[in-house]
Amino acid sequence: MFAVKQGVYNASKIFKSMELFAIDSQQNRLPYDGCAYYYGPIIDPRATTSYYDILRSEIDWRNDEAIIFGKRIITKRKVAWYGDAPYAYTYSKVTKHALSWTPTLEAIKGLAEEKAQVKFNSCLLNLYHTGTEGMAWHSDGEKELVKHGVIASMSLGAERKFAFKHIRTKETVSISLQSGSLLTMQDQTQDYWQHRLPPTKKVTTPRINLTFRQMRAQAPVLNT
Ligand SMILES: O=C(O)CCC(=O)C(=O)O
Repeated sequence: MFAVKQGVYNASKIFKSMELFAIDSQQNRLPYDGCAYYYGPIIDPRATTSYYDILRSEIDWRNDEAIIFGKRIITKRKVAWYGDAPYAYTYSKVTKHALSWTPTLEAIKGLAEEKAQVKFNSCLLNLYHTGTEGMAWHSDGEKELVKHGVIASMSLGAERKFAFKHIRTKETVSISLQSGSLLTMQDQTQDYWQHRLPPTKKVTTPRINLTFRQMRAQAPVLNT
């Protein structure tokens, strides 16, 4: 009887600490001027591998383009842009029009929405073939996005370091993004913090990142 009681006690203690861990893992990672919540892996490893394989083959991956100092740059990293409507999204001075959701993207979007408790209408995907491909410091404050809305970033594949830097104090915060994990950024984050995915020679395997976004309503795009 004692052993049973002891077992119940231990189980309730374990559940309590799991609860605390769940709350703790959703604490704001930014010390001020914004909110970033890291939930860790929210998709089990088998589903993560299967989502990765499907996205790798079914997404319309294209090399990203940017106009920097008037010069057109083509990245090794590939990107894709999907959404509820053919939303026009301009960043690095290049405009993309969203493609229609695939069933897999909608399933992953549902998981992000459940955790973040908001609806997303678009997703920018990035495919990094190895750790040598990354993304430079930037913020996602484009005028097409809902101001102070939520961006949900899901990672599939290689674990990569993700860093924030405050634009005034230069304080940095780093998070290691695990496969199947979710990170959300919201409120004033894009006003005060830049983020980047630093390149590294230590990672040799690929990673897919999906950033679910909230676009403002746009006038319909006319077919020309
Ligand atoms: O791959 C990542 O985690 C970063 C992606 C990113 O910064 C972006 O899409 O704006």
